[in-house]
Amino acid sequence: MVLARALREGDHDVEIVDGRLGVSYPDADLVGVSALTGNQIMDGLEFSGHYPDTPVVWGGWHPTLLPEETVANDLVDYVVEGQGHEALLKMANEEDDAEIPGLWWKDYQGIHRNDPAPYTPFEYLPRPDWNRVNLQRYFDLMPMGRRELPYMASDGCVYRCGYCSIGYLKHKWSGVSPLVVQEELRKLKWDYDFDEVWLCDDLFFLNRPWSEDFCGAIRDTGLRWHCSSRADIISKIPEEYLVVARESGLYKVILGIESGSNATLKRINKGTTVAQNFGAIKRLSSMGFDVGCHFLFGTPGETRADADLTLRFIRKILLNRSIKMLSLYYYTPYPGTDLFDRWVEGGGRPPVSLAEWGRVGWHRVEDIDPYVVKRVERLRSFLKRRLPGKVAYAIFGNLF
Ligand code: B12
Ligand code: SF4
Repeated sequence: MVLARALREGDHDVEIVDGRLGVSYPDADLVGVSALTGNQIMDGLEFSGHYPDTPVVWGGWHPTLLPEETVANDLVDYVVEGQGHEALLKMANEEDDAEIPGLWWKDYQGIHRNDPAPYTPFEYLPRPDWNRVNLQRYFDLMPMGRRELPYMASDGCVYRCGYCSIGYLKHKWSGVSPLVVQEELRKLKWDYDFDEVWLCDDLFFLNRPWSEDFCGAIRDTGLRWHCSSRADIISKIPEEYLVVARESGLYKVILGIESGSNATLKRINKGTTVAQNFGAIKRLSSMGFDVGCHFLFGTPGETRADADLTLRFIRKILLNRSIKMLSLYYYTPYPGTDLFDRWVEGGGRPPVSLAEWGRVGWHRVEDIDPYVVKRVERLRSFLKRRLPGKVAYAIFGNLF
Protein backbone atom coordinates (compact mmCIF):
# COMPACT_ATOMS: atom_id res chain seq x y z
CA MET A 1 0.00 0.00 0.00
CA VAL A 2 2.99 2.28 0.61
CA LEU A 3 4.24 1.53 -2.88
CA ALA A 4 0.74 1.98 -4.30
CA ARG A 5 0.57 5.46 -2.78
CA ALA A 6 3.92 6.42 -4.34
CA LEU A 7 2.84 5.15 -7.76
CA ARG A 8 -0.57 6.79 -7.66
CA GLU A 9 0.92 10.10 -6.66
CA GLY A 10 2.95 9.71 -9.86
CA ASP A 11 -0.32 9.26 -11.78
CA HIS A 12 -0.11 5.50 -12.32
CA ASP A 13 -2.94 3.03 -11.83
CA VAL A 14 -2.25 0.30 -9.29
CA GLU A 15 -3.94 -2.98 -8.50
CA ILE A 16 -2.90 -5.02 -5.45
CA VAL A 17 -3.17 -8.80 -5.67
CA ASP A 18 -3.00 -10.49 -2.27
CA GLY A 19 -2.63 -14.26 -2.44
CA ARG A 20 -4.42 -14.63 0.90
CA LEU A 21 -7.61 -13.35 -0.69
CA GLY A 22 -7.30 -15.27 -3.94
CA VAL A 23 -5.07 -14.79 -6.95
CA SER A 24 -5.93 -12.93 -10.14
CA TYR A 25 -3.71 -11.82 -12.99
CA PRO A 26 -4.69 -8.29 -14.03
CA ASP A 27 -3.28 -6.73 -17.19
CA ALA A 28 -0.25 -4.63 -16.33
CA ASP A 29 2.67 -2.74 -17.85
CA LEU A 30 4.85 -3.49 -14.83
CA VAL A 31 4.47 -6.32 -12.31
CA GLY A 32 5.89 -6.06 -8.77
CA VAL A 33 6.31 -8.98 -6.38
CA SER A 34 6.99 -8.59 -2.66
CA ALA A 35 8.42 -11.60 -0.82
CA LEU A 36 9.65 -12.59 2.59
CA THR A 37 12.03 -15.52 2.83
CA GLY A 38 10.03 -18.74 2.59
CA ASN A 39 6.85 -19.86 0.89
CA GLN A 40 5.86 -16.41 -0.36
CA ILE A 41 8.67 -16.89 -2.89
CA MET A 42 6.94 -19.93 -4.41
CA ASP A 43 3.72 -17.95 -4.80
CA GLY A 44 5.70 -15.04 -6.26
CA LEU A 45 7.37 -17.29 -8.83
CA GLU A 46 4.06 -18.83 -9.81
CA PHE A 47 2.60 -15.33 -10.21
CA SER A 48 5.59 -14.04 -12.19
CA GLY A 49 5.27 -17.00 -14.57
CA HIS A 50 1.93 -15.58 -15.76
CA TYR A 51 3.68 -12.49 -17.13
CA PRO A 52 6.22 -13.74 -19.69
CA ASP A 53 5.98 -10.53 -21.76
CA THR A 54 5.76 -7.96 -18.97
CA PRO A 55 8.70 -6.63 -16.95
CA VAL A 56 8.66 -8.27 -13.51
CA VAL A 57 10.37 -6.60 -10.55
CA TRP A 58 10.89 -8.23 -7.16
CA GLY A 59 11.42 -6.36 -3.89
CA GLY A 60 10.93 -6.65 -0.15
CA TRP A 61 12.90 -8.55 2.47
CA HIS A 62 14.14 -11.63 0.64
CA PRO A 63 15.14 -9.92 -2.63
CA THR A 64 16.90 -7.26 -0.54
CA LEU A 65 18.84 -9.86 1.44
CA LEU A 66 19.83 -11.88 -1.63
CA PRO A 67 19.41 -9.59 -4.66
CA GLU A 68 21.83 -11.34 -6.98
CA GLU A 69 20.40 -14.81 -6.46
CA THR A 70 16.89 -13.35 -6.91
CA VAL A 71 17.53 -11.49 -10.15
CA ALA A 72 19.32 -14.57 -11.53
CA ASN A 73 15.98 -16.39 -11.65
CA ASP A 74 14.54 -16.59 -15.19
CA LEU A 75 11.12 -15.36 -14.06
CA VAL A 76 12.57 -12.20 -12.50
CA ASP A 77 13.72 -9.25 -14.65
CA TYR A 78 14.60 -6.73 -11.93
CA VAL A 79 15.23 -6.54 -8.21
CA VAL A 80 14.98 -3.46 -6.04
CA GLU A 81 17.40 -3.74 -3.14
CA GLY A 82 16.03 -1.89 -0.09
CA GLN A 83 13.07 0.44 -0.21
CA GLY A 84 10.99 0.47 -3.35
CA HIS A 85 8.81 3.59 -3.27
CA GLU A 86 11.19 5.72 -5.36
CA ALA A 87 12.67 3.01 -7.56
CA LEU A 88 9.28 1.64 -8.55
CA LEU A 89 8.00 5.07 -9.49
CA LYS A 90 11.07 5.69 -11.63
CA MET A 91 10.53 2.33 -13.32
CA ALA A 92 6.88 3.14 -13.99
CA ASN A 93 8.04 6.46 -15.44
CA GLU A 94 10.30 4.46 -17.78
CA GLU A 95 13.52 6.05 -16.58
CA ASP A 96 16.78 4.51 -17.70
CA ASP A 97 17.50 1.26 -15.78
CA ALA A 98 21.11 2.28 -15.22
CA GLU A 99 19.99 5.48 -13.46
CA ILE A 100 17.63 3.99 -10.87
CA PRO A 101 19.24 3.73 -7.41
CA GLY A 102 18.91 0.33 -5.75
CA LEU A 103 18.05 -1.49 -9.00
CA TRP A 104 19.54 -4.82 -10.06
CA TRP A 105 18.89 -5.65 -13.70
CA LYS A 106 20.19 -7.93 -16.42
CA ASP A 107 20.91 -7.88 -20.15
CA TYR A 108 23.00 -9.93 -22.58
CA GLN A 109 26.14 -8.89 -20.70
CA GLY A 110 24.92 -10.29 -17.41
CA ILE A 111 23.69 -8.89 -14.10
CA HIS A 112 24.12 -5.20 -13.26
CA ARG A 113 23.85 -3.47 -9.92
CA ASN A 114 23.24 0.24 -9.39
CA ASP A 115 24.31 2.16 -6.29
CA PRO A 116 21.85 1.77 -3.40
CA ALA A 117 19.22 4.43 -2.75
CA PRO A 118 19.53 6.47 0.45
CA TYR A 119 17.32 5.13 3.26
CA THR A 120 14.05 6.98 3.92
CA PRO A 121 13.00 6.82 7.59
CA PHE A 122 9.50 5.43 8.08
CA GLU A 123 8.03 8.80 9.09
CA TYR A 124 8.90 10.19 5.66
CA LEU A 125 7.66 7.20 3.63
CA PRO A 126 4.39 7.68 1.75
CA ARG A 127 1.50 6.58 3.97
CA PRO A 128 -0.27 3.37 2.89
CA ASP A 129 -2.99 3.86 0.30
CA TRP A 130 -5.78 2.17 2.24
CA ASN A 131 -8.20 2.71 -0.64
CA ARG A 132 -6.40 0.04 -2.65
CA VAL A 133 -7.74 -2.74 -0.38
CA ASN A 134 -11.11 -3.70 1.00
CA LEU A 135 -10.40 -4.26 4.70
CA GLN A 136 -13.70 -6.04 5.17
CA ARG A 137 -12.31 -8.98 3.22
CA TYR A 138 -9.47 -9.24 5.78
CA PHE A 139 -11.81 -8.98 8.75
CA ASP A 140 -13.81 -11.82 7.19
CA LEU A 141 -10.69 -14.00 7.49
CA MET A 142 -10.26 -13.40 11.20
CA PRO A 143 -11.39 -16.11 13.62
CA MET A 144 -14.42 -15.66 15.85
CA GLY A 145 -15.68 -12.52 14.16
CA ARG A 146 -12.78 -10.42 15.48
CA ARG A 147 -12.37 -7.01 13.88
CA GLU A 148 -8.75 -6.15 14.44
CA LEU A 149 -6.76 -3.83 12.20
CA PRO A 150 -3.05 -4.64 11.71
CA TYR A 151 -1.39 -1.23 11.64
CA MET A 152 2.12 0.22 11.78
CA ALA A 153 2.94 3.56 13.37
CA SER A 154 6.69 3.05 13.68
CA ASP A 155 9.33 0.85 12.11
CA GLY A 156 12.79 -0.40 12.96
CA CYS A 157 14.66 -1.53 16.04
CA VAL A 158 18.02 -0.64 17.57
CA TYR A 159 18.65 -4.10 19.07
CA ARG A 160 20.44 -6.92 17.30
CA CYS A 161 18.95 -10.26 18.30
CA GLY A 162 20.91 -12.92 16.44
CA TYR A 163 17.94 -14.60 14.72
CA CYS A 164 16.18 -11.42 13.57
CA SER A 165 16.50 -9.78 10.15
CA ILE A 166 15.63 -6.30 11.28
CA GLY A 167 19.19 -5.09 11.87
CA TYR A 168 20.05 -5.73 8.25
CA LEU A 169 17.79 -3.06 6.82
CA LYS A 170 16.11 -1.17 9.65
CA HIS A 171 18.57 -0.70 12.46
CA LYS A 172 17.13 2.75 13.15
CA TRP A 173 13.76 3.42 14.69
CA SER A 174 11.38 5.93 13.13
CA GLY A 175 7.80 6.82 14.08
CA VAL A 176 4.98 8.56 12.21
CA SER A 177 3.48 11.66 13.79
CA PRO A 178 0.85 10.48 16.32
CA LEU A 179 -1.55 13.05 14.89
CA VAL A 180 -1.31 11.40 11.48
CA VAL A 181 -1.96 8.06 13.18
CA GLN A 182 -5.00 9.48 14.93
CA GLU A 183 -6.46 10.89 11.73
CA GLU A 184 -5.86 7.68 9.78
CA LEU A 185 -7.35 5.45 12.46
CA ARG A 186 -10.39 7.66 12.88
CA LYS A 187 -11.08 7.57 9.17
CA LEU A 188 -10.55 3.81 8.92
CA LYS A 189 -12.73 3.18 11.95
CA TRP A 190 -15.47 5.29 10.40
CA ASP A 191 -15.23 3.34 7.14
CA TYR A 192 -14.94 -0.17 8.59
CA ASP A 193 -16.19 -0.07 12.16
CA PHE A 194 -13.49 -2.20 13.81
CA ASP A 195 -12.80 -2.12 17.53
CA GLU A 196 -9.17 -3.11 17.92
CA VAL A 197 -5.74 -2.24 16.55
CA TRP A 198 -2.97 -4.76 16.34
CA LEU A 199 0.04 -2.47 16.41
CA CYS A 200 2.58 -4.39 14.32
CA ASP A 201 5.51 -2.05 15.11
CA ASP A 202 8.74 -3.95 15.72
CA LEU A 203 9.17 -2.50 19.20
CA PHE A 204 6.82 -0.29 21.17
CA PHE A 205 8.01 1.79 24.16
CA LEU A 206 11.49 2.22 22.67
CA ASN A 207 11.03 5.96 22.19
CA ARG A 208 9.24 7.00 25.38
CA PRO A 209 8.14 10.56 24.46
CA TRP A 210 6.77 9.31 21.13
CA SER A 211 5.05 6.38 22.83
CA GLU A 212 3.37 8.74 25.25
CA ASP A 213 2.16 11.00 22.41
CA PHE A 214 1.00 7.93 20.52
CA CYS A 215 -1.03 6.84 23.55
CA GLY A 216 -2.62 10.27 23.76
CA ALA A 217 -3.53 10.12 20.08
CA ILE A 218 -4.97 6.60 20.06
CA ARG A 219 -6.90 7.17 23.28
CA ASP A 220 -9.08 9.70 21.47
CA THR A 221 -10.05 7.13 18.84
CA GLY A 222 -11.67 4.91 21.50
CA LEU A 223 -9.96 1.82 20.05
CA ARG A 224 -8.35 -0.83 22.19
CA TRP A 225 -4.99 -2.07 21.03
CA HIS A 226 -2.07 -4.42 21.63
CA CYS A 227 1.64 -4.23 20.80
CA SER A 228 5.02 -5.95 21.13
CA SER A 229 7.89 -4.95 23.34
CA ARG A 230 10.93 -6.27 25.22
CA ALA A 231 11.19 -7.48 28.80
CA ASP A 232 14.16 -5.25 29.62
CA ILE A 233 12.28 -2.17 28.44
CA ILE A 234 9.14 -3.16 30.32
CA SER A 235 11.06 -3.79 33.53
CA LYS A 236 12.76 -0.38 33.41
CA ILE A 237 9.96 1.84 32.19
CA PRO A 238 8.50 4.17 34.86
CA GLU A 239 5.09 3.06 36.04
CA GLU A 240 3.33 6.24 34.87
CA TYR A 241 4.07 5.39 31.22
CA LEU A 242 2.41 2.03 31.59
CA VAL A 243 -0.56 3.67 33.28
CA VAL A 244 -0.89 6.18 30.43
CA ALA A 245 -0.70 3.30 27.96
CA ARG A 246 -3.32 1.26 29.80
CA GLU A 247 -5.65 4.24 29.93
CA SER A 248 -5.21 4.77 26.21
CA GLY A 249 -6.67 1.34 25.44
CA LEU A 250 -3.55 -0.86 25.51
CA TYR A 251 -4.70 -4.18 26.96
CA LYS A 252 -2.08 -6.70 25.84
CA VAL A 253 1.70 -6.69 25.44
CA ILE A 254 3.54 -9.40 23.54
CA LEU A 255 7.08 -10.17 24.64
CA GLY A 256 9.80 -12.02 22.76
CA ILE A 257 10.95 -14.16 25.69
CA GLU A 258 12.62 -16.75 23.42
CA SER A 259 14.36 -18.84 26.07
CA GLY A 260 14.39 -19.84 29.74
CA SER A 261 18.15 -20.28 29.67
CA ASN A 262 20.50 -17.36 30.33
CA ALA A 263 23.19 -19.11 28.28
CA THR A 264 20.87 -19.20 25.25
CA LEU A 265 19.72 -15.61 25.73
CA LYS A 266 23.36 -14.57 25.70
CA ARG A 267 24.23 -16.70 22.69
CA ILE A 268 21.38 -15.31 20.63
CA ASN A 269 22.28 -11.79 21.77
CA LYS A 270 18.80 -11.17 23.14
CA GLY A 271 20.03 -8.65 25.68
CA THR A 272 17.59 -9.84 28.35
CA THR A 273 17.88 -12.25 31.26
CA VAL A 274 15.54 -14.93 32.57
CA ALA A 275 14.96 -12.84 35.69
CA GLN A 276 14.02 -9.81 33.57
CA ASN A 277 11.62 -11.91 31.55
CA PHE A 278 9.86 -13.21 34.65
CA GLY A 279 9.89 -9.70 36.11
CA ALA A 280 8.29 -8.13 33.02
CA ILE A 281 5.53 -10.75 32.89
CA LYS A 282 4.84 -10.24 36.58
CA ARG A 283 4.83 -6.46 36.27
CA LEU A 284 2.48 -6.41 33.30
CA SER A 285 0.11 -8.90 34.84
CA SER A 286 0.05 -7.05 38.19
CA MET A 287 -0.97 -3.91 36.30
CA GLY A 288 -3.85 -5.70 34.62
CA PHE A 289 -2.39 -6.21 31.15
CA ASP A 290 -2.78 -9.42 29.21
CA VAL A 291 0.55 -10.90 28.13
CA GLY A 292 1.65 -12.88 25.09
CA CYS A 293 5.00 -14.66 24.93
CA HIS A 294 7.05 -15.92 22.01
CA PHE A 295 9.51 -18.78 22.52
CA LEU A 296 12.15 -20.02 20.13
CA PHE A 297 13.60 -23.54 20.18
CA GLY A 298 16.56 -24.97 18.32
CA THR A 299 18.82 -21.94 17.88
CA PRO A 300 22.39 -22.97 16.94
CA GLY A 301 24.27 -24.11 20.04
CA GLU A 302 21.16 -24.76 22.14
CA THR A 303 21.64 -27.82 24.38
CA ARG A 304 18.94 -30.16 25.61
CA ALA A 305 19.41 -28.66 29.05
CA ASP A 306 18.75 -25.16 27.62
CA ALA A 307 15.57 -26.37 25.91
CA ASP A 308 14.45 -28.03 29.15
CA LEU A 309 14.90 -24.72 30.97
CA THR A 310 12.67 -23.01 28.41
CA LEU A 311 10.00 -25.68 28.80
CA ARG A 312 10.23 -25.25 32.57
CA PHE A 313 9.86 -21.47 32.16
CA ILE A 314 6.72 -22.00 30.13
CA ARG A 315 5.25 -24.40 32.66
CA LYS A 316 5.89 -21.84 35.41
CA ILE A 317 3.96 -19.06 33.68
CA LEU A 318 1.29 -21.25 32.14
CA LEU A 319 -1.34 -20.86 34.77
CA ASN A 320 -0.89 -17.13 35.20
CA ARG A 321 -4.26 -15.76 34.16
CA SER A 322 -2.73 -12.80 32.35
CA ILE A 323 -0.92 -15.08 29.92
CA LYS A 324 -3.22 -15.09 26.94
CA MET A 325 -0.91 -16.28 24.17
CA LEU A 326 2.06 -18.62 24.01
CA SER A 327 3.72 -19.23 20.68
CA LEU A 328 6.34 -21.92 20.29
CA TYR A 329 8.58 -21.53 17.26
CA TYR A 330 11.47 -23.50 15.88
CA TYR A 331 14.50 -21.58 14.72
CA THR A 332 14.53 -20.63 11.02
CA PRO A 333 17.91 -19.53 9.64
CA TYR A 334 17.24 -16.23 7.87
CA PRO A 335 20.01 -14.90 5.62
CA GLY A 336 21.65 -11.68 6.77
CA THR A 337 21.31 -12.52 10.48
CA ASP A 338 24.19 -13.17 12.86
CA LEU A 339 22.95 -16.63 13.83
CA PHE A 340 22.68 -17.63 10.18
CA ASP A 341 26.47 -17.60 9.90
CA ARG A 342 26.77 -19.72 13.03
CA TRP A 343 24.18 -22.13 11.66
CA VAL A 344 26.28 -22.49 8.48
CA GLU A 345 29.51 -22.94 10.52
CA GLY A 346 27.71 -25.68 12.44
CA GLY A 347 27.00 -27.59 9.22
CA GLY A 348 23.73 -25.96 8.11
CA ARG A 349 23.30 -26.10 4.33
CA PRO A 350 21.58 -22.96 3.00
CA PRO A 351 19.55 -23.04 -0.21
CA VAL A 352 21.44 -21.83 -3.26
CA SER A 353 18.67 -20.51 -5.48
CA LEU A 354 15.52 -18.42 -5.22
CA ALA A 355 13.29 -21.44 -5.78
CA GLU A 356 15.08 -23.40 -3.04
CA TRP A 357 14.59 -20.50 -0.60
CA GLY A 358 10.89 -20.73 -1.41
CA ARG A 359 10.83 -24.21 0.08
CA VAL A 360 12.19 -23.06 3.46
CA GLY A 361 9.27 -23.36 5.86
CA TRP A 362 9.02 -20.99 8.79
CA HIS A 363 8.02 -23.83 11.05
CA ARG A 364 10.95 -26.06 10.14
CA VAL A 365 12.10 -28.95 12.28
CA GLU A 366 14.70 -30.44 9.92
CA ASP A 367 17.75 -29.28 11.87
CA ILE A 368 16.26 -29.39 15.35
CA ASP A 369 17.25 -32.06 17.87
CA PRO A 370 14.45 -34.71 17.81
CA TYR A 371 14.47 -34.77 21.62
CA VAL A 372 13.58 -31.07 21.65
CA VAL A 373 10.93 -31.45 18.93
CA LYS A 374 9.30 -34.30 20.82
CA ARG A 375 9.10 -32.34 24.07
CA VAL A 376 7.89 -29.14 22.39
CA GLU A 377 5.19 -31.02 20.50
CA ARG A 378 4.07 -32.73 23.71
CA LEU A 379 3.72 -29.34 25.35
CA ARG A 380 1.92 -27.98 22.32
CA SER A 381 -0.64 -30.77 22.33
CA PHE A 382 -1.10 -30.36 26.08
CA LEU A 383 -1.78 -26.65 25.53
CA LYS A 384 -4.17 -27.35 22.71
CA ARG A 385 -6.08 -29.89 24.78
CA ARG A 386 -6.09 -28.24 28.17
CA LEU A 387 -5.62 -24.53 27.51
CA PRO A 388 -6.72 -24.05 23.90
CA GLY A 389 -7.24 -20.31 24.34
CA LYS A 390 -3.56 -19.78 25.11
CA VAL A 391 -1.69 -21.51 22.36
CA ALA A 392 -0.82 -19.73 19.16
CA TYR A 393 0.96 -21.88 16.64
CA ALA A 394 1.99 -18.81 14.67
CA ILE A 395 -1.33 -19.30 12.96
CA PHE A 396 -2.02 -15.62 12.55
CA GLY A 397 0.86 -15.52 10.06
CA ASN A 398 -1.46 -17.16 7.57
CA LEU A 399 -4.09 -14.52 7.92
CA PHE A 400 -2.39 -11.16 7.94
C1 B12 B 1 3.88 -6.44 10.10
C2 B12 B 1 4.75 -7.67 9.98
C3 B12 B 1 4.14 -8.91 9.99
C4 B12 B 1 2.65 -9.08 10.10
C5 B12 B 1 2.00 -8.86 8.71
C6 B12 B 1 0.76 -8.03 8.87
C7 B12 B 1 0.23 -7.53 7.54
N1 B12 B 1 -1.04 -7.48 7.42
O1 B12 B 1 0.97 -7.21 6.63
C8 B12 B 1 2.55 -10.55 10.62
C9 B12 B 1 2.59 -10.56 12.13
C10 B12 B 1 1.38 -11.39 10.15
C11 B12 B 1 3.88 -11.12 10.16
C12 B12 B 1 4.08 -12.46 9.99
C13 B12 B 1 5.31 -13.00 9.65
N2 B12 B 1 6.48 -12.32 9.58
CO1 B12 B 1 6.61 -10.39 9.64
N3 B12 B 1 6.93 -8.56 9.80
C14 B12 B 1 6.14 -7.54 9.87
C15 B12 B 1 6.97 -6.23 9.98
C16 B12 B 1 7.02 -5.84 11.46
C17 B12 B 1 6.51 -5.06 9.16
C18 B12 B 1 6.31 -5.29 7.64
C19 B12 B 1 5.84 -4.02 6.98
O2 B12 B 1 4.71 -3.93 6.54
N4 B12 B 1 6.69 -2.99 6.94
C20 B12 B 1 6.37 -1.68 6.37
C21 B12 B 1 6.78 -1.60 4.89
C22 B12 B 1 6.58 -0.20 4.36
O3 B12 B 1 8.15 -1.89 4.85
P1 B12 B 1 8.69 -3.11 3.96
O4 B12 B 1 7.75 -4.23 4.04
O5 B12 B 1 10.09 -3.36 4.34
O6 B12 B 1 8.60 -2.50 2.47
C23 B12 B 1 9.60 -1.66 1.93
C24 B12 B 1 10.73 -2.41 1.22
O7 B12 B 1 10.98 -3.69 1.76
C25 B12 B 1 10.34 -2.44 -0.24
N5 B12 B 1 9.46 -3.47 -0.78
C26 B12 B 1 8.61 -4.29 -0.16
N6 B12 B 1 7.94 -5.02 -1.07
C27 B12 B 1 8.34 -4.63 -2.30
C28 B12 B 1 7.94 -5.04 -3.56
C29 B12 B 1 8.52 -4.43 -4.68
C30 B12 B 1 8.09 -4.86 -6.03
C31 B12 B 1 9.52 -3.45 -4.52
C32 B12 B 1 10.15 -2.83 -5.68
C33 B12 B 1 9.92 -3.05 -3.24
C34 B12 B 1 9.32 -3.63 -2.13
O8 B12 B 1 9.68 -1.18 -0.36
C35 B12 B 1 8.91 -0.89 0.82
C36 B12 B 1 8.87 0.61 1.07
O9 B12 B 1 9.89 1.31 0.46
C37 B12 B 1 8.36 -6.74 9.46
C38 B12 B 1 9.56 -6.02 10.07
C39 B12 B 1 9.70 -4.65 9.44
N7 B12 B 1 9.83 -3.67 10.25
O10 B12 B 1 9.69 -4.49 8.20
C40 B12 B 1 8.33 -8.22 9.85
C41 B12 B 1 9.09 -9.22 8.98
C42 B12 B 1 8.90 -8.83 7.53
N8 B12 B 1 8.42 -10.49 9.27
C43 B12 B 1 9.23 -11.51 9.27
C44 B12 B 1 8.85 -12.86 9.48
C45 B12 B 1 9.97 -13.88 9.60
C46 B12 B 1 7.51 -13.22 9.58
C47 B12 B 1 6.95 -14.64 9.80
C48 B12 B 1 7.61 -15.72 8.98
C49 B12 B 1 7.03 -14.90 11.29
C50 B12 B 1 6.58 -16.28 11.72
N9 B12 B 1 7.52 -17.15 12.04
O11 B12 B 1 5.42 -16.51 11.77
C51 B12 B 1 5.47 -14.46 9.42
C52 B12 B 1 5.21 -14.82 7.93
C53 B12 B 1 3.84 -14.49 7.49
C54 B12 B 1 3.48 -15.11 6.15
N10 B12 B 1 2.25 -15.50 6.01
O12 B12 B 1 4.27 -15.23 5.26
C55 B12 B 1 10.66 -11.08 9.00
C56 B12 B 1 11.08 -11.41 7.56
C57 B12 B 1 12.50 -11.92 7.43
C58 B12 B 1 12.79 -12.37 6.03
N11 B12 B 1 14.03 -12.67 5.78
O13 B12 B 1 11.96 -12.49 5.18
C59 B12 B 1 10.58 -9.54 9.35
C60 B12 B 1 11.60 -8.67 8.65
C61 B12 B 1 10.71 -9.46 10.90
C62 B12 B 1 12.06 -9.64 11.49
N12 B12 B 1 12.22 -9.00 12.63
O14 B12 B 1 12.92 -10.35 11.05
N13 B12 B 1 4.78 -10.12 9.94
S1 SF4 C 1 13.68 -9.56 17.82
FE1 SF4 C 1 12.61 -7.65 18.33
S2 SF4 C 1 14.02 -6.64 19.78
FE2 SF4 C 1 15.23 -8.19 18.74
S3 SF4 C 1 16.20 -7.11 17.00
FE3 SF4 C 1 14.28 -8.05 16.24
S4 SF4 C 1 12.75 -6.47 16.42
FE4 SF4 C 1 14.47 -5.85 17.72
